[in-house]
Amino acid sequence: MWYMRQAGRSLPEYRQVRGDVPMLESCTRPDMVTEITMQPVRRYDVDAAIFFSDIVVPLKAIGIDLDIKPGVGPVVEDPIRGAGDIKRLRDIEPDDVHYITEAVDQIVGELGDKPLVGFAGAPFTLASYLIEGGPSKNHEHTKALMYGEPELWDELMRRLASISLGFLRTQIEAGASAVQLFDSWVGALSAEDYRALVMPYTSWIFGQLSEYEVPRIHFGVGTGELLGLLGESGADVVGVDWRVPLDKAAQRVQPGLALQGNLDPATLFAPWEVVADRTRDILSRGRAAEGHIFNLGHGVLPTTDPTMLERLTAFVHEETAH
Ligand code: 1CP
Repeated sequence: MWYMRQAGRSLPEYRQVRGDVPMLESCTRPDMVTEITMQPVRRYDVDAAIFFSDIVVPLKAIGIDLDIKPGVGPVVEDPIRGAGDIKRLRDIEPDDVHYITEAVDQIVGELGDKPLVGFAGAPFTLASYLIEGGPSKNHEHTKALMYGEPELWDELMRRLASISLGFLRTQIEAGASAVQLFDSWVGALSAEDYRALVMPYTSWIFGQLSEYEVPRIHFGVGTGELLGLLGESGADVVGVDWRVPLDKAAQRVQPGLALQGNLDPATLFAPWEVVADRTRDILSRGRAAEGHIFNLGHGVLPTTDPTMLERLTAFVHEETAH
């Protein structure tokens, strides 16, 4: 078990270490990245660490002018809309992200036997930030390009897939022992569009990663209708948000795949008895899958009480000890 977004946001010790350092700058300081990655491992005793970084870090590293604005999220100065813009998306060179290699190396040393989960944003979710220029509810510019300019879309997705892969390779080669590909916003698509316009690129990434012996987790939000395809794209583990019970999700993915999830992060604001009941239910339904990594259905919300997560971690460990 581990929690998406366990490393940042909700811990007071995180806010203290970050101080006034801007988010993207903090991701380039190996000592800070190591400390923030380790904080939830110490505090909650979760079974894995998630690397402290962000899905837009590799884009910044190749020179895209973007920032993470507090309270907003990633904002891109000149959104990508045409063929000329796409040329700005070059591959990552090792020199662009030497601080990632350094940080992963330090963290793996501190973690000992505990795994470090590396991650990257998947091409669709990255494309959405680049095309919309920031967080988007409807992804209208993204869909306009995807439906209206298929050749441009193909070129954009190829380049982003290559960048995602480069970012994952860097983390694996430095010692990460599992990876998660976040396609957070892909639930905005129908299964048909996902299969034709997104899946080929994520499949390519997972295929390229098969040379490494690391489990590959694939996660998106609102993906109930896409779970089978997310599994078919080559992941070993499919992340499920809180909308689909795990026993149902197990029927939607092919045999042999494990599931990850799926407590609604908002449940942590309800009384403990509710959290305990729902967690017990999730653990029991999770037994229908070939493997189950307990997690939330999406990231820890910033105002979550850390003592709830401490209690939840201990509870899951107790319930699964036998
Ligand atoms: O546990 C961790 O915090 C690990 C590091 C991590 C990860 C895995 C961060 C730090 N970001 C991410 C991934 C990420 N970033 C995703 C995929 C995961 C998801 O769906 O939750 C996405 C969509 C982003 C983009 C992003 N970055 C947003 C918009 C989405 C959202 O959650 O609202 C925002 C607000 C950020 C900023 C950010 N990234 C990470 C942190 C700790 C923060 C908050 C900034 C801060 O503390 O100043």
